[in-house]
Amino acid sequence: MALISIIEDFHPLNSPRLLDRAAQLTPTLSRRSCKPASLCLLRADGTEESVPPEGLPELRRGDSLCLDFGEHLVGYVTLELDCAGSHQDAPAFLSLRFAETRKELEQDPAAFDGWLSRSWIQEETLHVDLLPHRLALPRRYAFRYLRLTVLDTSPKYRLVLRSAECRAVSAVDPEAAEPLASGDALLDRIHAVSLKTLAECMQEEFEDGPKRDRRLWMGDLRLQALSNAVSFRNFDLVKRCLYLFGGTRFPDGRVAANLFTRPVPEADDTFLFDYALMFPVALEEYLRETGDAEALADLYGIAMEQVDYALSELDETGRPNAQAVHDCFIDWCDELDKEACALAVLIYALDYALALARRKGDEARIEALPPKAAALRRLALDRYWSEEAGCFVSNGQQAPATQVWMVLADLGDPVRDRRAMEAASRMTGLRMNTPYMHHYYVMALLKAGMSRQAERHLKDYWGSMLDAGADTFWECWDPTEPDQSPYGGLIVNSFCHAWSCTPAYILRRCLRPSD
Ligand code: RAM
Repeated sequence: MALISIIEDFHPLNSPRLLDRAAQLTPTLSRRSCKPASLCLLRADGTEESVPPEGLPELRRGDSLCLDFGEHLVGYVTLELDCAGSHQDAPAFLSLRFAETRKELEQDPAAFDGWLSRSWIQEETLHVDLLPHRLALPRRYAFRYLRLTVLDTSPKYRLVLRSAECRAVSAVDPEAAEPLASGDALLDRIHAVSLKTLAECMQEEFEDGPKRDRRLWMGDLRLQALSNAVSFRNFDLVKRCLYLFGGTRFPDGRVAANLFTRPVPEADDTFLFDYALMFPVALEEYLRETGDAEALADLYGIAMEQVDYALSELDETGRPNAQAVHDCFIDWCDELDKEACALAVLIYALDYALALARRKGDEARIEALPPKAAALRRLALDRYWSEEAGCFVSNGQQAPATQVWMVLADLGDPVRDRRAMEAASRMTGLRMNTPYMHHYYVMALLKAGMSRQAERHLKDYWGSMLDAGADTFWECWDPTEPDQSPYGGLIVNSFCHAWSCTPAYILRRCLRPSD
């Protein structure tokens, strides 16, 4: 299902003061120069040869050169192009494809027929009239592989690539974080790849994915901030992003699901019920790390507005209304009945709201929130727990996501939580499709006291991405269906995606390896 909202006449509610503060916190990006680690030549006749680093193969019509930079990069590419043979009597006509993974590179752009814009495919075709030429590409790419294909030269000359360079950018140095050194090679690797993923997504904002959407999303930000807190500890960037979300909102004060920062900050006209509730959650977590009084003063009211809005979306029996359920993301899973999840996320967020109220000394809320939360917990239990099924059921549907969120909502019985999570682990339908959902699955296992299973799941799920060749973690992944895409084509999936970076947090803060 397309997650697109289009409000033509959308005028966000902007707070210039908050946006100015966000602007002051814009990081200076660090830059490093990276060269390809290996090159492979694919001739027009289908023959393949690897090229020594100092080799300068001459390319004719139909030949391709595949550059492997050896690691995922986000940055700006410059190619030194030259010619060999007789005079260049016709322009060189080239195509360039950037890809984060080999599998992405193997996809045919022409075959993409999904609902997301094909402009996300990182491809260029261009003419070079005069060689030699220093081709400094203006766009930023997220990639490990670059394939240069010669669409044509002429019978008189061949194209030569003299050198290629990427100026890689990030708000942090990926090497700066301490290795896990757990003694378990797989966990160490998962931790390292999580942090590489996070570092690549830390640009002028926390981006969801540097290939796509290259944008600040609230649900992603909350998870990035958790892993950032145990690694790079760049709290200014977290603060900047919270101020951006506070600084440009829906006209009625709701925090948008995501926002654009260029040319000027502007809330996207997409609202997600569960993502807006992550604003108070992320704010409280930020304050736990920093105790930042300015942020509390500036953003407290906005955080409470999100809670008030969500509460106003419950009907008179306390059930999330159809709009709230419709506006819930939870996971890329169209068939999922999200009603129980919507209520559970709200209950979960109420605990953070209460912590914020205590910080602020907001007596009215300190008094009002606990009975509200208790009433919703009773209601959740009455409505969604089925003793007969031994799990939570949302409108007749038993789904892992429902168990996860109900357990995280902390309804107060560890034995029941465990039953729910054991049931979740046996469910075969309504599979969880994103590392976003799998993060919460691991957290729910931990909440239910199942740390061995949590560690196992972390190793199996994120480890299976490594087995499939990941050097940064992906946006969508189901090992049983490796080619799935919520967008109608793997080629536009993001293979370095913020919400998959949480093993770093889980390993450092929640799970002691081999507990
Ligand atoms: C996608 C992005 C983003 C996510 C939303 C819900 O467009 O991948 O990370 O937060 O969906």
